[in-house]
Amino acid sequence: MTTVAQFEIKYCQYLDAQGNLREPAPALARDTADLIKMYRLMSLVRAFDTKAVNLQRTGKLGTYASCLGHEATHVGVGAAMRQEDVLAPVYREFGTQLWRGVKLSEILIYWGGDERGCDFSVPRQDFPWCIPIASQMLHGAGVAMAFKIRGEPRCSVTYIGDGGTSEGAFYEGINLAGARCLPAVFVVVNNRWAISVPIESQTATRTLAQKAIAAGIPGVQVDGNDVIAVRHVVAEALDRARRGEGPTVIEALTYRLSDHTTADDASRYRPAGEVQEAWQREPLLRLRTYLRKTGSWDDRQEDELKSDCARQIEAAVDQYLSAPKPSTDAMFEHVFAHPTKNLLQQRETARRYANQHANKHEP
Ligand SMILES: Cc1ncc(C[n+]2csc(CCOP(=O)(O)OP(=O)(O)O)c2C)c(N)n1
Ligand SMILES: [Mg+2]
Repeated sequence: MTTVAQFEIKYCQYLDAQGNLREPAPALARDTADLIKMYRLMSLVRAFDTKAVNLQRTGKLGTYASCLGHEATHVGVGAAMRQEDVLAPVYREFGTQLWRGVKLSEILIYWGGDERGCDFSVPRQDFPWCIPIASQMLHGAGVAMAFKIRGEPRCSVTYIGDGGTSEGAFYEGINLAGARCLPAVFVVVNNRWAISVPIESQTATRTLAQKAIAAGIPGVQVDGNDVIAVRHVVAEALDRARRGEGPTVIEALTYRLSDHTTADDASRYRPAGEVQEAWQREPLLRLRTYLRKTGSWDDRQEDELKSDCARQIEAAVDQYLSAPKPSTDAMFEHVFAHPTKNLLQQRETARRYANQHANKHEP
């Protein structure tokens, strides 16, 4: 027997859990203004997430998918992308979306059950949230194919969870991207859980990044709680894609510190010790520690940031709560250019119920 092929998976981390910067770090690690910009957004996302869960608990928001613990991955990806690139998210990548211009109020409007929240004022060509697991892989690969055919120097960035990598669409997406050498980056957010399924039961692979090898494309692991490493690795993959050298799969190692969604109670299946241990590695603390150690951040700035986040969130909540309700017709719009017979029938039924409901409330 002879060895016909060998592969390896590299792992990247610059900022460790104690807030120490490993050398040699990329130039972006020394750009304090940029680090602070990312820290500010990570803090906003954290505060927003808490508020969104509270709104759901008090009956003012529908089921919501928290992003607690994912802030560095999400903000790092956003910061590495160009505005003209296209994002295909799953359902909790708010940090990337906010970096790209999606509004806090749009996020609330969607998770409050109103599809108009997906009609982002900016960025117009990003995809809406994708609830059917892994189907966004095909959108991401398809968009990258369109960019290639048109000769546009743009890339698609597609998110997927650890659980999502067990789906057929994951392999179909990376296979097409590899075969056609597409300008696509796939970010696998390995937060160790797919609802109640731990990563150990999900797959026998040592890393999720190595799944890329089957598609003939590079796979790399990154510390998903280190915003510097995430931004660096994603930026390198995007540069590569823009140079025409094809796609990359990036596995970001992080942890879902929250329940799966507000409809879940993770304490029923997840050991408390594991969660406590994961809090020691969480992404905001290490960046704040680093900024403080280097004299770039102090208590006054932290207090001001907290007040600023609270103000922005309060304004977004006001906007969300005062938004006029959509008509029942709205959910049937933008599905097909020409609605199907079934949809038209359902629209009629919905109109009937809406009228009955409206009449009940008449004085
Ligand atoms: C095709 C499909 N199957 C099942 C579900 C139900 N479901 C919703 S989230 C989820 C787990 C996803 O886990 P993962 O991909 O790790 O993403 P995470 O929620 O951890 O970010 C499942 C099975 C779904 N939405 N779509
Ligand atoms: Mg997961």
